Amino acid sequence: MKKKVNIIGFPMDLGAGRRGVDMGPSAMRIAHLNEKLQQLGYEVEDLGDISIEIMETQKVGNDKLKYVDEIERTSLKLAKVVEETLENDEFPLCIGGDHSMALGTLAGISSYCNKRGLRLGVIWIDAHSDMNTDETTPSGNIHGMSLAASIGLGSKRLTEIYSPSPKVLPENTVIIGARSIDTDEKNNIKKTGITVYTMSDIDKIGIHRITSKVLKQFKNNVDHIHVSFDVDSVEPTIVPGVGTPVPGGLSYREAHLLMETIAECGCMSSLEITEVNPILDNRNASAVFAVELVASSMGMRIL
Ligand SMILES: [Mn+2]
Repeated sequence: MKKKVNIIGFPMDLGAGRRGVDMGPSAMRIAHLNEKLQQLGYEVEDLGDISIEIMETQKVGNDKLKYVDEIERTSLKLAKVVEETLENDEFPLCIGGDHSMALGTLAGISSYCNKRGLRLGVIWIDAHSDMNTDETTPSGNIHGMSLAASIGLGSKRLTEIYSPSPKVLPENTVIIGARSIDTDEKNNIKKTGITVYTMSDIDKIGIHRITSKVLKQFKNNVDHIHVSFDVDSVEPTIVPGVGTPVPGGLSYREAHLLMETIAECGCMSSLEITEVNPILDNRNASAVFAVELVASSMGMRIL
């Protein structure tokens, strides 16, 4: 019996510098996310979107933590829905929205895991490392701080959302696909000791070997694997509709092989997909690609 999948939309763009990612959940639904998962044999329920105020009605507030009030308020709601989904033995599939979404997703997962003594591991697939804090950020955009905050670095406004900090231990956190990291972010990475597989590592070692290695390590050390996929990890010529495009990303097949390898392991317990930006997209191609990736990670096979 396959688990029931709950689709949870988080139309957030207050954490990003560029507008448009708030339309990501809609674009993925239009790209037949629900139907694709049903074809794979899942029972799917779309729980709709978490209600988020638009930028026009909000104040930036702290310019090192832009829009933190609304991000905090809505992350609490997301965390609660994610935790309830896991408590019901259902699979949370969170669709964004900018990557500040991970604050809420991981807060809910972490709360669920803590209550049951489960160890949490996070695979963060991203062109960036999202390891800034309010002290190191060049932009004040919270989507660049969500992993750091989840590990316990930075402002308490972000680290203490919904459940105690840290949400995940640095030794159980792996970034794959990084190629654009700010100078001060590098220090944060070194300080915490998280594992980072950069694009040059992927070029040299290969995505399949890296993913297999991470999953093997996690199988021995964690009980719940969460995958946080930022679509800007993929080469922007393939996925033009992303919040922050950086050249030199995962190829079409590397991205799918990564997700297929995760599916083969059968060990992913939650998934979020972020930063699809329809404003910058070409006839919804990026959302279609994002939905195909979700399908690959949940059992879609070529043969
Ligand atoms: Mn990101």
